[in-house]
Amino acid sequence: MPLSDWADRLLARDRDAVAPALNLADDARPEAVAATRTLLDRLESEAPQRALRIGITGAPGAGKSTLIDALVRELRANDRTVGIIAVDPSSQRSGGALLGDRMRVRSGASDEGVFLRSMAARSRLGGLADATRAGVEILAAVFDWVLVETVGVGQSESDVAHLVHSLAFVAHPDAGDSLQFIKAGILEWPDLFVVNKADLGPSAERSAAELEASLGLASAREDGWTPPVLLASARDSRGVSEIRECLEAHRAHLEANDQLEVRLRAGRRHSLVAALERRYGHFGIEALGGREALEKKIEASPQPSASLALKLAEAIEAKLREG
Ligand SMILES: Nc1nc2c(ncn2[C@@H]2O[C@H](COP(=O)(O)OP(=O)(O)O)[C@@H](O)[C@H]2O)c(=O)[nH]1
Ligand SMILES: [Mg+2]
Repeated sequence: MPLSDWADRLLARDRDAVAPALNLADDARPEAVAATRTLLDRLESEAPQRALRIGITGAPGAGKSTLIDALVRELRANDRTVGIIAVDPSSQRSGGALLGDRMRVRSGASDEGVFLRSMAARSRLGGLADATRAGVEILAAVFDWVLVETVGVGQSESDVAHLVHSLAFVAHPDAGDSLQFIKAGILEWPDLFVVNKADLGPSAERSAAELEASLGLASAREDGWTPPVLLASARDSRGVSEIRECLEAHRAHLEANDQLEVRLRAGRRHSLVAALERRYGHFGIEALGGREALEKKIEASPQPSASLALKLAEAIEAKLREG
């Protein structure tokens, strides 16, 4: 099937086009890379950006996958379709089947309203960030909500924050965690904190109170949003509708402040610069006049991100050849 048909089918929200499109985006051969670029350009300029994009991050074992499973059932009960990308290093061992199996069992394999793609965090480094972004753009064309599960280890919070509208941080109910959050510089990114495993007893409430206190010490956010701290038990599906409501409230907050598109565009800009920096290093960015000038250039360009990325890469290579 010609590529333009896949794009048309995604734009018509055809679920059957999602898997082949994701495979295309995963294909490193030059013709597939070029085709993916065309596809992503079309989605960026033609798809209505209606999907709510949510990042779910937190330490391994915090309960992110379990929470996503519960959230998917909550969203399906509210007639929302959901696409999920799980970037999970542990799925390397389990073959990426962990969350998938659980969801197939509980949400039903025949549910057309749910789509899951696991990406093992293979040694692709930068490639993973690009593949995740492509996956999010593809899922966002078709589904109402897009959930991205990533393991949080400091830096990855800012990476995933640039992919989504809202970032939720899932925390263990251990006292003392919040000090680690502060050390890792994590607190500034999430729009919502969930202290999970509240069924384990009072330690969850203590953690939530501590977390709230640490957040109270942080300076007020420029965007005027105060990230709530919610208690939940993903295992018992407790607190899950509150999480959905909070994410919807955050979307409404972004919309009311005209930040929905702005945040998406800023995220694309950030990812584009980050990709160029990974590939060409600091030299490459300087060759185009430095980060600030480059960001301005990207902001002013009418070209969609994927083809703009190619154009900028070519400009850097030309400069480097000139010496
Ligand atoms: N008691 C309890 N256990 C939970 C809860 N949520 C997840 N778990 C368990 O915690 C472990 C890690 O969960 P998982 O969702 O895989 O964590 P992830 O690594 O953050 O994706 C599993 O054994 C889950 O069954 C919860 O709300 N309560
Ligand atoms: Mg997981």
